[in-house]
Amino acid sequence: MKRAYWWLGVSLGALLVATAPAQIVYSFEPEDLHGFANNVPAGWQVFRATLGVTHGQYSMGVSMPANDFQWLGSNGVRDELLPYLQVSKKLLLDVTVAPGRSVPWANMIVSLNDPQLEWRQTRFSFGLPRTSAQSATRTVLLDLEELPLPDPNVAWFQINFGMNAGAAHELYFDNLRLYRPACEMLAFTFDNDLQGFRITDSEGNPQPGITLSWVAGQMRVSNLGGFKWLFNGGGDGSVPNLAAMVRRADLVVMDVTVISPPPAGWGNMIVSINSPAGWGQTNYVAEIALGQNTFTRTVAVDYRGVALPNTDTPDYCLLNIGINSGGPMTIAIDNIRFYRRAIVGDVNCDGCVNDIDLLQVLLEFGNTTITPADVNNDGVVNDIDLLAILLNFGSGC
Ligand SMILES: [Ca+2]
Ligand SMILES: [Ca+2]
Ligand SMILES: [Ca+2]
Repeated sequence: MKRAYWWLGVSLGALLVATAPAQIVYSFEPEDLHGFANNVPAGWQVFRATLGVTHGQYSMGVSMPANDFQWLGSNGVRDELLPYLQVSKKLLLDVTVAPGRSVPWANMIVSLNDPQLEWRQTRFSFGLPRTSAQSATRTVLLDLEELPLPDPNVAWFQINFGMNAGAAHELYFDNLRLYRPACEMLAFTFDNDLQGFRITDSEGNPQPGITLSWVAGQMRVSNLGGFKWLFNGGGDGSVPNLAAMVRRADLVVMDVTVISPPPAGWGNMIVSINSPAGWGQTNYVAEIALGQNTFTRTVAVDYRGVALPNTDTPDYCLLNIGINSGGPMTIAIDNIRFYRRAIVGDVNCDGCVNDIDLLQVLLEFGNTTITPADVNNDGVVNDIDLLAILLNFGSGC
């Protein structure tokens, strides 16, 4: 009997290692940090940490020198990664800045690598958090849609992070997970007009060096260079529930097309939520342009920590977008949506834990594929998930 249990223990252990948590790709719990702790570049440190933990017990700390672009590579274990990207090629990653750190810029590009399609990397960079001013974790959206996936039976498969910062920086990464379109609340689609966005300020004074136009169902922005605001989004009343969405989300997400890249090769974005609670301007900076590349991708700006309306129906609630670029840049913005903050037990991500979520878990009972019905992320839908829903029943409703 003892022997049998020992074997059971071994096989269960193997299963737990092999079955990474559903929805969550990497939690940075193992000693080797999914391979990122191996082959660390000279002058860099990659270490298991307890700062910035947003899932499990540990995060991945990365200490990097100034202006030293380097790649960190994962372990290439196909089944830890490829099945997840087959569900979604958009990933979310929580990133926390070490206390006291502040750098002028920090960013990352991402590559996939395998023996079939070999090395391919994004033509754009993702802004990493730059400052600990609000002691904050920011969620970065990694849009990898433009990188093709290999055959499911490829021998190995790897994701790599190419990182750089304008000064010595220290960041903590955790909870690399699937982006879920079900969590989107659609706000601006620009079907007929600019939905209130304008380049004049509240006194009606135009900002020089920027034009804003409605072109084929999108908002087109031409900036001659430098920082400009697109004010007053939703000020025409076309998004009546804007405040309610803003209050239930952490990220504003939008599709951005670089039509004409800036000559200096960089362009970026912040947002501000303006309501009676104040001018809520983000300290997270999303990158838009990189080099002379043109592309469309999904950009997210984490606005946690800013002043938000304290009711769903304030006197006003406006979305303002700040654009900056090194010289003339033309972009198009479309489909601005808010990404709902997670509520434990909310399987369908509609903001409420109720019988619909319960039914989903029952329908998927025993399922071991990657599914949001696996509420506790242990790789199987079972009575533990059911219990989690019952314990949180009514939450958010
Ligand atoms: Ca973790
Ligand atoms: Ca629900
Ligand atoms: Ca489960």
